[in-house]
Amino acid sequence: MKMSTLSSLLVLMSVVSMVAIAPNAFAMHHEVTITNAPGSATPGCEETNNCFIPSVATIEAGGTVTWENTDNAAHTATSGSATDGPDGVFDSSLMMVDGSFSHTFDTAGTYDYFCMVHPWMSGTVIVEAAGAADAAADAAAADAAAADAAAADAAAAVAALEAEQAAKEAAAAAMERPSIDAATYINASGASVTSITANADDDSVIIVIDAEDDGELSVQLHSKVIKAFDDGSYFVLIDNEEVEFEQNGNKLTIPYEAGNERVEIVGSYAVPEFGTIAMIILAVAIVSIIAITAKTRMTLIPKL
Ligand SMILES: [Cu+2]
Repeated sequence: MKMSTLSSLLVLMSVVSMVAIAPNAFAMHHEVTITNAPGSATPGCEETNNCFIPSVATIEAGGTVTWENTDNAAHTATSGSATDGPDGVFDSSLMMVDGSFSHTFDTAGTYDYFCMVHPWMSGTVIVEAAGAADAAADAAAADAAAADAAAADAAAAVAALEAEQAAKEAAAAAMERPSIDAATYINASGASVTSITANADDDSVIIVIDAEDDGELSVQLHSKVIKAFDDGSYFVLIDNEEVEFEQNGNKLTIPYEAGNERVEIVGSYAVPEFGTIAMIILAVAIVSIIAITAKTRMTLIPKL
């Protein structure tokens, strides 16, 4: 390719990029930043209506409000109210410390919002009709911002979906990996058993089954894994509902129905082992969903 062709291409490209960037410049005049009051994670700030600073923010239509979490706890800015719940206009989702969230308001009106974590935290955004002179520029800017925001939301949604998928896989892996101890000492037959784990937190043994038809699960418990209550009994939950079963010493016969998944046998004591680890993996997975979402939003939503 000739040098002259190259340079005219370069010029063309810079013109295109300037045109693309230009509308955003108009939006610079319509920007408000709201911060989370330090300590607002504890009730009290609502007494002076000071949980979000400022608690009432005013912008022109087409303007962008950015919430910056300068507090030392995670917060959300969610449109709606604590009494009526979110109304769907905007939602920052959980903003970690130093996280931020922006929303562009195209339509004049009064927008109430609150923090889903700390429902006493509430604020209001008042959007005034844009000045006539700025209207055209604002519309262009708003369009550009909306397109950017849509792109950012789509990217964030993809990242969140991916994180959720990863979490599900981690949780599934945790559920499917049978606890060596529990599976060694407890024998379950009569159903397709996916996993047997002891859960020290609830003093229970959890047996995950894959039940295509009704049937009876026969379980031989072992006192090394779970101990009965003082009167020698256990109780059994299937998918979190208590069910009738037959007991003969440590041998339980538990009827189940097609589609049942989670059989939980509760006693007075269960050894701490794999169940606890599964919970930790799940907790880490949930935390990483939030972290990735928050980070993606921060990175992808342009500061207008
Ligand atoms: Cu909060």
